[in-house]
Amino acid sequence: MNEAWRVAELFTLAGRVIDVRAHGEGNINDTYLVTIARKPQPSEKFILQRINTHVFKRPEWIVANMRAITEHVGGKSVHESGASNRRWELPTLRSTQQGEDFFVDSQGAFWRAINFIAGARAFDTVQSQAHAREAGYALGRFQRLLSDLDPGRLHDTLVGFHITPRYLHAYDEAVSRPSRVVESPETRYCHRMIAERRHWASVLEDARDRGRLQVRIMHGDPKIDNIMICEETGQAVSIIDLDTVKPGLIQYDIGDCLRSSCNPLGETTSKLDDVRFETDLAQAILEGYCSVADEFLTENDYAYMYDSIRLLTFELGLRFFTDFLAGDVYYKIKYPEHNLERAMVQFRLTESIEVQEAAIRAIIADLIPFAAAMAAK
Ligand code: GN1
Ligand code: MG
Repeated sequence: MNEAWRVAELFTLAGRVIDVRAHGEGNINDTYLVTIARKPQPSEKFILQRINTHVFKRPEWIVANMRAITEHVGGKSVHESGASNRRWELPTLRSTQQGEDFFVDSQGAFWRAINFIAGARAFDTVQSQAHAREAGYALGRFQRLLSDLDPGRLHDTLVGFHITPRYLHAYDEAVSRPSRVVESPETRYCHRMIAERRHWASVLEDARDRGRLQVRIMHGDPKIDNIMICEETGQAVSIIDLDTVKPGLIQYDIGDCLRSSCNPLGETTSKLDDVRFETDLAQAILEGYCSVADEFLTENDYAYMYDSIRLLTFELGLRFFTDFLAGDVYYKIKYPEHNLERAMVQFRLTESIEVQEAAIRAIIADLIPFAAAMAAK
């Protein structure tokens, strides 16, 4: 924390740092909320992060991508077609006293700071249908803002991210290595879930290879706690955590947003039997999403929506379980079985999606005319 305080001062141009505290529930980076006193003006807050360089090997690419995004979006949101005058902003970088976008400390740790989205908060779990709709809206609005930026302009900050066959490969490797993990009904369940679905894990990559889906710019991590909701209006005002914004399939985003936002119990719960994918929430998210995304969605994007939802949920189960087998080297954990429990939640959610396939496909089918009707307005 002392180091965070010292670094916070380097990102402070005017005023004095009066508080630095751990912030949020991120599984990868270390995040701090910094408060600066600027008397007689009101105090100011910003977010300071130490980037996990085991995960992000080229952290300077993350800040370069953020710069490119900010420049592209610029004052655009006010002129965007169909954009109402509701509040909307994206996180932006804060510079050091030297005018740099990041700071590398004497230990080699990589730090960067971003503005704090005031008057808004994120939630760990979905609160209501209205909240779900706003989450979908935020994702659609974000993707639309970047839909005319050439994906080739952005770096690949995390090679292989969301390429499910690569996670299967990592799982096979973890299984082949000696592990401290003792077999149990829970681990057997996870292994079985993977064995029964592995033949289908390349569904999105195959579609991309066949030209049915295009590489565009994705957010990469549009889970519910990355959606900022205005405390006054209840509307989404931002989507944060831009570290994984890079070229990819927007299907990963759709799947990830739904697997996170349609699970009211959240990513960690011991009430496994109650884990359920709520189709009412799915409908609300997809309506919010399509109300802004319809202008760039193709017929194939709709055709692969169901697979995206099922696949990303399965993928998260696979990734959490692999990390459990590998000795918890990727995600931060709070107790020894945390990754196993997270994996079980995602696999239960996968099963819940599968048994409701017809209902989910019907919701998606209904959205195609819904999107067309919105566009005609
Ligand atoms: C990680 O650190 P955080 O919470 O922003 C992970 C996401 C997962 C998420 C699950 C780079 O995100 O892919 O969906 O945990 N990010 C990375 O909570 O692997
Ligand atoms: Mg993230």
